[in-house]
Amino acid sequence: MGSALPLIVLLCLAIGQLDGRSVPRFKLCPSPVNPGWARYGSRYFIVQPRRMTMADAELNCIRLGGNLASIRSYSEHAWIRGLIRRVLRSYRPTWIGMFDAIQERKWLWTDGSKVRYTRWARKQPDNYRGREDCTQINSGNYWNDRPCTDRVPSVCVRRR
Ligand SMILES: [Ca+2]
Ligand SMILES: [Ca+2]
Repeated sequence: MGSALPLIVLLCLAIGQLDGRSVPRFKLCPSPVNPGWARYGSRYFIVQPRRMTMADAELNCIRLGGNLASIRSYSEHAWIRGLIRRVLRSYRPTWIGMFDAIQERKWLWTDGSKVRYTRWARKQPDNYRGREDCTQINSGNYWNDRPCTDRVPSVCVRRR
């Protein structure tokens, strides 16, 4: 039995090289890591530098197994800003998952989680010219509603 362990480890390593989401995982393997995803609390986040509209950014996050990021607290907000700065080398405006496109002033998260925390900048959200239904972080240390057709980087979240 002792000789089986190296084989299991090799198998786990080989599987780890493949896309972890589409490959069944052996129970014996150590808990999966998500390459490129950074853990905060019980969730994982990744910054996508490519500039996309909010809808394309959300579709991209879904392809990666998540949604645009929801934010639950100031500490999480601050940590996400730090992650954006590490990846983009500046605090650039970046899509998060909050939108009021279904009904004006009814803000929702694309991942379906309850809105428990917001951090709007002063006089925001202002729905400027009646066409701001999506949300960017890094309006200073705050959030701003912006046209969903803006093309900016984005941050995704997944639960595991
Ligand atoms: Ca709006
Ligand atoms: Ca605005």
